[in-house]
Amino acid sequence: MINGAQCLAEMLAGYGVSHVFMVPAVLRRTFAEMERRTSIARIHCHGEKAAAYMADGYARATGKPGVCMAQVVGALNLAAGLRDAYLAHSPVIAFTGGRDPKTKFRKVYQEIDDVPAFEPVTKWNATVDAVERFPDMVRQAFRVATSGAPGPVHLQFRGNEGQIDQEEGDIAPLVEEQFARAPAFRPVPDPEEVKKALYWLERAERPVIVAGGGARASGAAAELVQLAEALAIPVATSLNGKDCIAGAHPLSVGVVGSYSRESANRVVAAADLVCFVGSAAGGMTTHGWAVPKIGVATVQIDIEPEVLGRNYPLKAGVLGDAKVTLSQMLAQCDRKSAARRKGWLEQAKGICAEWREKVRAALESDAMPIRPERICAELTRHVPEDAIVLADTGHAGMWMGGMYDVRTRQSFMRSAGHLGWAFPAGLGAKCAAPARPVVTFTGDAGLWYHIGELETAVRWNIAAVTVVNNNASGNQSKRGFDRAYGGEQTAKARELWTYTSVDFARLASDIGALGIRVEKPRDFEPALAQALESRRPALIDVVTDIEAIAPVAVSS
Ligand SMILES: Cc1ncc(C[n+]2csc(CCOP(=O)(O)OP(=O)(O)O)c2C)c(N)n1
Repeated sequence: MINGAQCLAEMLAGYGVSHVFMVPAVLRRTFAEMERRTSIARIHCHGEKAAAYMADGYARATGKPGVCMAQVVGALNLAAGLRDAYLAHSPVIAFTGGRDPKTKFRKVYQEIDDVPAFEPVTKWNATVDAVERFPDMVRQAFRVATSGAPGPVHLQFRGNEGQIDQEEGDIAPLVEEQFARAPAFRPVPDPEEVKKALYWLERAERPVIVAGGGARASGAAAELVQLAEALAIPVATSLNGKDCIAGAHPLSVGVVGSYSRESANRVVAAADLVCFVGSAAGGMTTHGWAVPKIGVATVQIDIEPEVLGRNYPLKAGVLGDAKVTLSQMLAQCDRKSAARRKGWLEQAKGICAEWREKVRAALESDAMPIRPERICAELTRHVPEDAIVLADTGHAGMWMGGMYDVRTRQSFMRSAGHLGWAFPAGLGAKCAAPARPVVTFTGDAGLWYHIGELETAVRWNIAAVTVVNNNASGNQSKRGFDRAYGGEQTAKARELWTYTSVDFARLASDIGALGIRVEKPRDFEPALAQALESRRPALIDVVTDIEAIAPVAVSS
């Protein structure tokens, strides 16, 4: 006989969980058992949403499920934080305290029925009502989170703080190592569909590959690049798949879609065949299904059957793991067909060169306040080869998606839409991969969301580097309000998107982190070097131009 807490602590350790992220008080006994029986770090945060984002960053950095927790009153804050993980297919496991049948419906303090709120943000949403169910429910949580297209799961433990963990039962903390990391399975594709996909790719004169988050989750970057090289096919990526090909690779045309690089949209718009690999071909990646236009021939490779053909009619739909499928295609492909695409490769290269020429002045700009493009160029040059790079959404996603060149061994992770995700996600990524440098790019509006977690980073010495594009505003909104006001905004209109000017470096220093304020472009490089060398949580506050607006996506 052991109690639920002993079982849960041992199972988490057995699955290789190194950190859990939470706001107390939940599963208190389990935390005591973690201390006694395991070396799991219990990262106690300032907010449940940030805890979920940290778990998400941890998961996306390694493929290992990230674990976050909240007591009953914090459950919906945690659910809100699972929304980005759900959109990005990130394996996050959320534990919450929940209702007890002995008292439910009696107006228990702080209690509502939280379970329905987890439905839209999880792959699996369940309750643990008897201690005997700890082992199978926890195993199922890991199984669902890491199988197929990964995603979040939620377990609600009986008792507002999950006090069921104190009860004893005849239970064994068995784990299934296969589900300790995504992808748990690598389904092999139907050989006929592989042949069909190759048939269309080899005959196309202007094909392009669009690699998405599924290719990244599968670890398929090497096979993807090799196939593109073998067949002479340019590669665009979604924002989520950006680290599938180095920005400097001759076949890389950039991130396609709404938060994108113009060259990628132009190449995909000119293609006669688009091959989506691990991409749902959703609205962000296709700029609202304008790039490519519906009707262009498409091939799709995905681990989820329901994704195949959902957004574009397919010439071939291959159901399987991206890495396995691409390596089979590589083994079978007709390399001679590459000759057919010489002219197309020249055209794609020309489009990329035109784009570089167009943005060169901004990337090299010495202007003060600093241009965000210059920050991206500095990061391209100076972020270490093995770093994990994160970008928040909005302008941060546009600047980094479009202007930053990822390197072969770097990981790139981005918010799937929620402002404020990147800073805590960067802390989670650093916990998951302490030996790798972590550099997060966020706007000041993005930083404000979870700024309290600076203290968490200091307390746990989570040595991530956060770069703040500080324009004292959410200036991505400027264009929208210009439109809303019929051209020129009134001075009062600026109340809707501007903030007080704050020195975040000073604030970070006061909390105990390394804070560096950068006002001149040439000071950025030494600031980044100092931050990376400090081995402390570091914040680089870059004073940028409030008038700098990211270019909008093109459709042709
Ligand atoms: C949760 C959430 N709320 C609102 C938004 C809408 N939104 C997108 S970008 C943005 C402003 C971004 O400001 P900042 O991070 O400072 O970057 P800047 O635009 O100034 O470069 C807002 C409010 C969002 N993406 N997510």
